[in-house]
Amino acid sequence: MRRALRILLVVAVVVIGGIDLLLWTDPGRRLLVRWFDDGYAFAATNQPGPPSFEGEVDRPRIAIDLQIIAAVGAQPTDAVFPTPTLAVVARKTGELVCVDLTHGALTPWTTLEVVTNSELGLLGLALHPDWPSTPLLYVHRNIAGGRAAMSVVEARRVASPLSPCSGALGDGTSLLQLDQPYANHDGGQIRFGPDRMLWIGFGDGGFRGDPLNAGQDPTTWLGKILRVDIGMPSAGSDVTDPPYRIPPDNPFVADSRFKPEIAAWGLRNPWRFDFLPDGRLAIGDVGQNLVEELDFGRLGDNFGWRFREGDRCYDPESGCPTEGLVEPVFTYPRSLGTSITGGVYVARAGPLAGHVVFGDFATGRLWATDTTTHATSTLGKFKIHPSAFVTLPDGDVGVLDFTGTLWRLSSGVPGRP
Ligand SMILES: [Ca+2]
Repeated sequence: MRRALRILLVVAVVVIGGIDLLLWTDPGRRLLVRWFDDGYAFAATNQPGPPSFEGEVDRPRIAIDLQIIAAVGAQPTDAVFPTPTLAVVARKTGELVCVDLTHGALTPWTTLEVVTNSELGLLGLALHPDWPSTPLLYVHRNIAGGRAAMSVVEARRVASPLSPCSGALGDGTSLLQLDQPYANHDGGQIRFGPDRMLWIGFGDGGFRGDPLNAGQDPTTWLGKILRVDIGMPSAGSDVTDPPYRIPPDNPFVADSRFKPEIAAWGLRNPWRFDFLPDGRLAIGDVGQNLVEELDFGRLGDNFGWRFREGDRCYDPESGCPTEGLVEPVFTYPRSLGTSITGGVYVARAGPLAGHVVFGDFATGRLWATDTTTHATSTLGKFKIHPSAFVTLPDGDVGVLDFTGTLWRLSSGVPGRP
């Protein structure tokens, strides 16, 4: 009997030790992410349906509907607009395709090398601010290497800028690279601001609960939004020398504790951000267990992760610091969604003017937050999985649906598309 007990004890120690090894060591955590997080697959829904307001009947509403622009292929993550009638759409799986916005016709362009497990892949695109006279396409993608993968932001020359898919895409030159400790929470957005600087979003590097405490670590780019000056590459080269400079007005240039590229910090996974006319950023920061959040803030702001998840303490569970941390302008609980996709600012006249339009990737709920009053209206829940919001060349909001559709979000104003 005592022998049986001893064997049981040894088995228990081995099992518990094994679980601990998985949870508390970096290779174990990487394995867990690889085993249980195999990316995202959704059935195509080309009928978004009428909006449902279930669960939010008391919230103010703005009437919109979704009109199809084009079927763009599975897993779109971002789009840029080289001309007023043409989109280049990126897919998580590495493909770049051209989409005619007038007729919806699709032209394949090229496929970039990426790793795609979990949240990795081709995640962001941007055009040089002087496009098309400076015909450089900026790409944020994940490649093999590093601990789980490498994030690469690079510049690639477009041979035929007014008709990209009829010409070559250059091999490109790396602007910067970041080692990803785990396959999830990779960020991915790149966007030029009205200040002509390139802003780059990185998540906390993943697993869960930010085991590296990256959000509050000023010495890593993980859990941050960066801001760099890519200058004016000459006609013959993709990048300047050095590839980027630190803008002298970056918030931490005089603080040696910080990486000088850092523009905003305390973020878990800033899956999409945009710029407001008053200079603030609007960031969708994906939550951990309980809350998704929309943040408005300025250069240098600390958005709280992992002290705070949304509007509550995360670590420590109670009595977490709040001083100097910027609170969200809008949060929503698990009953309404599980993964925020940050949105775009609407400048065009209509009921959405002056709002940031955003949504939840998993449930297809859409909202609009007034950037002056911070009041949030619901646009309803649709049968879509919004992976990105984009400003269309005519100023309307475009919604990339991960099942494979680019939608136009129509404001419902008579005489408007
Ligand atoms: Ca926060």
